Parts: sequence; structure tokens; C-alpha cells
Amino acid sequence: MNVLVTGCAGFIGTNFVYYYLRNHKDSFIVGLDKLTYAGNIQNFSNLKEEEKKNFIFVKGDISNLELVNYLFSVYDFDVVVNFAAESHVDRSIFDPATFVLTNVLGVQSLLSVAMSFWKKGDSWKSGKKFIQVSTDEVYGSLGPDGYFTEETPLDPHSPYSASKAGGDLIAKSYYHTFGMPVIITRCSNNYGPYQFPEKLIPLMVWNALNHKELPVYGDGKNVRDWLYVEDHCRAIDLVIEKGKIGEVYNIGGHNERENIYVVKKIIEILRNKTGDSKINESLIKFVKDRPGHDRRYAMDPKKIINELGWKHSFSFEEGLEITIDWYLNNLDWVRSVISGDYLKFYEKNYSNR
Ligand code: NAD
Ligand code: TDX
Repeated sequence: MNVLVTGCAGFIGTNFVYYYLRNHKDSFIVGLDKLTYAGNIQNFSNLKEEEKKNFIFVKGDISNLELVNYLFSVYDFDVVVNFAAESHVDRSIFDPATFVLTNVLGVQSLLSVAMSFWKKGDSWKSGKKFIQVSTDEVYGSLGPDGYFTEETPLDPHSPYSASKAGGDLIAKSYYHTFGMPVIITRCSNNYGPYQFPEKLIPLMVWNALNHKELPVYGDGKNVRDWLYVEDHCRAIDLVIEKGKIGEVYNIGGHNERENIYVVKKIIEILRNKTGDSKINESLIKFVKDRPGHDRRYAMDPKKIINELGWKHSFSFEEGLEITIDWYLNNLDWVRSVISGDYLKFYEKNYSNR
């Protein structure tokens, strides 16, 4: 099986490449990534020799028709897993256009090339699948009760989630209009190794280790449903294997936690692991809220559990321990990714928080 994994050098893409190569020794992955500030080619330095034979990395944009055409003509892909995206909500507030370019137009561009190779006359080659990786954020925000199901109407609130909803809808339209073999997955907040330290968990770990303030937005009572990245990768694998064309699958681990709980738990684990008494709750600083901050996300993953036999295997506290261990063992990785563009962005946009 030849698989095109876009956004392969980002957080989930990297974890997926490792997961898939380990579990499908007869598959070949072409990883395509533009290497924005969020993509890091050195993420693949821990691949084993036998895994390296089944993987090539190509630097490029999903919107580059010529390049993507060329890749399809050489590798005749069976599956496309589209992770490529601008993924950070705070950035989308400052720069929505970049999000629309990749998350909407980029998806359409990728779909159009896949269709030109997979559709012959009126019929589609069999066994092909285009997996559009999306997010719970397209459903908007929940009150204290209830869950998002696949039938929940889309109601995105940030330029990020609106652009993801746009990508989902264009993908869905390719299924309805042309019969394209599209499946959309929507997962909750992922965490784990290789996550860029602008997202809540790795940012708090890094700041705490450096005795810097831990900026908690608003009252800290916003709730996220945390999914360990390996559980997400296993879900995508099942969707590739057994997912039904034209369907949407929600993926979530029923691990809902308030942000303030997450931050306090990180402090507790880090202080126990390092013995550093300066890592304590006095570092927490409640700061101005994120504009349009969604209050609560929670997924109902019944469909993927019942139809594909998926189940999450990591509790939040277990996954958090593993994640913190990974960061403690990979501080050089953090140092190498938080430079240049990333620091400029934070200095410019966060200095007044
Ligand atoms: P990430 O920001 O860590 O990685 C995104 C990758 O895409 C980067 O390597 C970047 O270089 C690449 N990229 C960006 N624009 C590109 C383009 N035009 N062409 C090619 N590559 C490009 O994001 P992530 O957290 O790994 O998220 C992966 C996917 O999962 C995204 O589609 C995101 O919307 C979705 N998602 C993420 C989460 C989460 O909690 N991280 C939750 C739900 C859904
Ligand atoms: O410094 C911070 N302080 C803070 O209180 C940061 C970075 C975040 N937060 C809050 C905002 C959210 O309520 O923590 C929560 C998590 O924030 P992020 O890590 O930015 O994630 P979120 O906005 O929930 O979006 C994530 O999950 C859904 C991913 O970034 C998206 O790509 C995914 O689609």
C-alpha cells in the first residue's frame, strides 16, 4: 500500500508516520510537508533502518499542483491522509488568511489531484481512500452537558475552526458530487511527543521548567477532551482499513479536564520528577482570555467504537506522564524548534498579555 501523508513533519503527522511504519511493514509512505514553523524534518531521525526504507520525505505545499501531480504519477497512492494544516487557534486570530489558504484551498487542491488520478471516465479505481483529518472545533462550543456527535451541526467560532470546517465541506462535496472516496475524521485535543510548544501542554511544561509564568486564559475553567496521540493514530489506521466511504468519525477519549486542572497536574508531575521546588502554583498567571474562546469540547465516539472497534487506551493522567517524560528527555528538540519565526510571533502578539 502506498500512502501519501501530508503534514507529516508536524505533531500528529510525525506520530502517525512512526505508528504506521511500525505496524504496516509492507507499506510505503511518502511524507509531504511544507515545513512551516510547525514542521521539523529532524523528527524522523529516530526511524529504524528498516523503517527508513519504507519512507521518503518531500518538502512541498499541498497546494502545489505540479508537485502533487508528480508524486501521484510516480507513487500511484492508495490512500491520502491529510494532516497538513495551520493548526493553532491563537495564530488564526492574528493571521486568518494563511489558514484559509492551506486549510480550505489546499484541501481542494489535493482533492482535485487525487481525483484526476483515481477517477477514470465515470468510474473510480477501487480501494482508494482520502482521509481528511479534522477537529471537534468545527462543532463549536458546548455548555456543561452533552457531547458532539457526527450529526451535530457545524458552528465554528475561530478562523482556525472555520477554515477546518471549510476544508471538511469541500471534501464532503467531492464525495457527494463526484463520488470521491472521502472519509472525514474529527478528533479532540491531542497531546503527546513532538507537539509544538505553543499548545497548552508542551508550553506549560517548557515554561515551568524555565520558571516562567504559566499563562492561563480567562478563568481556566474551559474544558478540553484530551486524546493521547497514539490512540488517535490507531483510530486513523482503523479508518483506513475499515472506515466507510462518505462517513464522518468522531474520535475522543472521554478525558475531559478543565485547563486549570491540566496546568496544576503538570506542575505536580514536573516537581516530583525534577525535585525542583521553584516549579509550583505561584507560576500560574491568569491572563486576558482568548477572543471567541470555546468553553467546552467533548466527543461522543460511539460510532467509531461500535462500527470500527476502536477504543482509547490511555487515561489522561497516564498519557500526561509519558508526554512529560518525553519532553524531559528531548529538551534539545524543544530548543531547536522554538527559534526564529516562533519567537518573533510570541514577542509581537503576546507581550501585552
Ligand atoms: P501541526 O501544526 O503540528 O502540524 C501541521 C503540519 O502541516 C506542519 O508540519 C506544517 O509544516 C504542515 N503544513 C502546514 N501547511 C502546509 C501546506 N500548505 N502544505 C504542506 N504542509 C503544510 O498540527 P497537528 O497538531 O499535527 O495537526 C494535524 C492535523 O490534525 C491538522 O489538520 C489539525 O487541524 C488536526 N487536528 C489537530 C488536533 C490537535 O490537538 N493537535 C486536534 C484535532 C485536529
Ligand atoms: O497559553 C495557553 N493558555 C491557555 O489557557 C494556551 C496555549 C492555551 N490555553 C487554553 C486554551 C484552550 O482552552 O488551553 C486550551 C487548549 O489550548 P490549545 O492547546 O491552544 O488548543 P485548542 O485551542 O483547544 O485547539 C487544539 O485542539 C483542537 C489544537 O490546537 C487544534 O489544532 C485542534 O483542532
